[in-house]
Amino acid sequence: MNIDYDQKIPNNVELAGDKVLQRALEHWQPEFLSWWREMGPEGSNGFDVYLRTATSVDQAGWAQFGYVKMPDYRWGIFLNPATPDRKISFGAHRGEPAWQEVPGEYRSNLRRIIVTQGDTEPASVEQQRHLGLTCPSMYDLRNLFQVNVEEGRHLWAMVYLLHRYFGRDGREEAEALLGRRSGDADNPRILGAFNERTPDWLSFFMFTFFTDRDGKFQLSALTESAFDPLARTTRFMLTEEGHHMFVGRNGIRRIIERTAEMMVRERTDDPARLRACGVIDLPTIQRYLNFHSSVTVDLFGSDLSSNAATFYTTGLKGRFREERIADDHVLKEATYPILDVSTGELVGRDAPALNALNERLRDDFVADSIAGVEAWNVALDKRGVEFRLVVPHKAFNRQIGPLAGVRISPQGRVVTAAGWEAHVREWLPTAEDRGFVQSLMGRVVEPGKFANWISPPSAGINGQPVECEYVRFN
Ligand code: BYC
Ligand code: FE
Ligand code: FE
Repeated sequence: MNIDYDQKIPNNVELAGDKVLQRALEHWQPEFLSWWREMGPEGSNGFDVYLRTATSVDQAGWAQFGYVKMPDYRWGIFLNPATPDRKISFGAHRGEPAWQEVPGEYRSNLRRIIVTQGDTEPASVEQQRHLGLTCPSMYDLRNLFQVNVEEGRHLWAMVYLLHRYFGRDGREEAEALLGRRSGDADNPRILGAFNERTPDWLSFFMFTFFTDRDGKFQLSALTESAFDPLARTTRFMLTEEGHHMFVGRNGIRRIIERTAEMMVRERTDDPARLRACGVIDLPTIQRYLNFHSSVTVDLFGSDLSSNAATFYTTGLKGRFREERIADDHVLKEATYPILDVSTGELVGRDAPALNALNERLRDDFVADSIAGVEAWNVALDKRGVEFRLVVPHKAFNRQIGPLAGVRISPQGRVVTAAGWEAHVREWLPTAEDRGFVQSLMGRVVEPGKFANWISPPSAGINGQPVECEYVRFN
């Protein structure tokens, strides 16, 4: 089989001149395509979709818009340009030159980080694969496909690293990335949130708002890595992550705008009446928010983690915006506040900062989420609606870390089992909520038309009109 590399796989890693890498990818590419056919967006085969394809990392090349026939998207491999003489900025190797190859002693930890990152990408495509059947508009359908192909490209980014730098075990891991399945009882995806279902578009928008934001923070921490190829590839992935979060931020904003419009028109905040009008009441939106926020907060791992300490000290994974932090970047003596529950209530206590790095990244994430949710509240306020959406306390509904053993309200109060049972229907989506949201999910694909429960966006994609025919079904 012959692949025209620079044509089919746009890249800036000199693929054409690397025979070993070519052979590995030649084997992997057909497996990727058969995975995509089996687990990629359902019913998309043969559609012409108005997509952005990355063809280089410079300003002009990176955003090429045009119709692409699914699944002929050109998944490419891109590293941000190298910083000449880049130095390691944290940990025991601070000040030494960044690594262009993997040091033997860090090989297994680095591989594990890359595999964990890589595993989330196809997982999200699997989670979202049925959504095209119930899209609220052609515009949204196009955005879904854009997110899906880019998550596919993120998988390519990690597989490139595995193939190029990890030899035979790298190739085995790359194959295993196509073998696990989101939600599968026997061979699930690695991290919890990536085995949850994304059954409707409210879930999809919450997922891209919260869970793709975990992507932003984890990838940012990896852009600091001493392993330069990982730093450069994640830097480029972050540009795509921005669009995924945009889809979530605007998707939810459009839903609440529509709900607010109906609340004002009908002069009611009664969920039953609003549901009868075919829009999603704000308390239901808050419960979905609580769910997605809490499963995503778990993705940061345990509040105290010796893995995290090792990753940092050995230079594999830094902090969010490491270089802007004014400290010694070694953290041997430093402390960081974490939550303790041993006394029956949540109290802060200082822990060794090195072990608390997961918690620190989680706190950065939570602050960013709160700022994003505030923008939704501005939209509510502008329409004269008093209801405010809030990000739940980071200890709410935890499954990972010591907080998993305690029941905590969205406000951060420790509650009894009975207290939890009495309120959980106000805090997390009920079967009835999910059923109602599902009942709204019809397919709207006429250009310029939108489902009743969501407002049109204020602008189209890449300067195109909102009513552009973003997907041609043929
Ligand atoms: N679910 O010491 P701990 C994205 C495991 S999102 C299940 O605290 P550590 C994207 C953990 O693996 C970004 N298991 O863990 C978004 C460990 O297992 P082992 C994804 C969990 O290593 C949307 C054990 O518990 N990238 O890109 O400090 C769409 C002990 O825990 C979970 C990354 O995550 C969980 N939630 O931290 C598409 C970056 N949490 O080894 C894409 C790479 C922990 O004892 N990953 N465990 O069997 C990492 O840096 C780390 O693996 C983690 C965990 C931060 C995730
Ligand atoms: Fe991704
Ligand atoms: Fe993403």
